[in-house]
Amino acid sequence: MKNFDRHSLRLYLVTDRRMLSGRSLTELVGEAVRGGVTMVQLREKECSTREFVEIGRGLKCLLAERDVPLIINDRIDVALACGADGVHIGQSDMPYATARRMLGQERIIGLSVESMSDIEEANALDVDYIGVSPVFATPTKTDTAMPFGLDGLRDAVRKSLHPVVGIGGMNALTAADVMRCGADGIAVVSAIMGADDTFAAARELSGMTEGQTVK
Ligand code: TZP
Ligand code: MG
Repeated sequence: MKNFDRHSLRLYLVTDRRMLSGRSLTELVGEAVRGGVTMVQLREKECSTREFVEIGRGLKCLLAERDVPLIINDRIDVALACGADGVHIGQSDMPYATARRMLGQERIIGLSVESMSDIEEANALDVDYIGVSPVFATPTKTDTAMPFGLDGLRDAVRKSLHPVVGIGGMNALTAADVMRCGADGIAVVSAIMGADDTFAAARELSGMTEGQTVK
């Protein structure tokens, strides 16, 4: 059985090791999960394939004990090698149909959408969720499409046949508004990775997203 439903998206941590400031990724992710993170995406843009697989295997061990799905950004080979629960792909990554063929029906595949027409296309696919990207402009990733904003996110939720997670500028100031747009959850980098107290940051965001989805 696939280890996923729309509730898995409620507080989705996307990693960025540049924000570790000397801390251990495993410990930080452990604290984040203790604080209420419901799914984790390992996002690595610079490391070697070998290191990517090693980190993925370590996180998979940690998260399996807590029944939290591990998603790998972009790399289907890495996801298979470390026994991850799925992948997250963008509009310029592996075509969705190929990714699904390689991973099979039991793994999770999330797809970033950057426009309303991307959402229409995603509606024709059996993706597990879409990531509306970005909701707000963010210093964490500057090569993004035009932000959807809250009105765009609301339209995206109405149009999508799939569960929706918002990414880009998700934090304690924006989470409640985003959930009120009908999103199933928020995907967060800096609001958790960059926080001094990981547990407290995750716990605060968890409280703000719990029972908040308005459909
Ligand atoms: N994709 C779209 S925006 C983004 C990614 C990976 C970064 C989000 O970072 P933050 O710090 O949560 O705004
Ligand atoms: Mg990508």
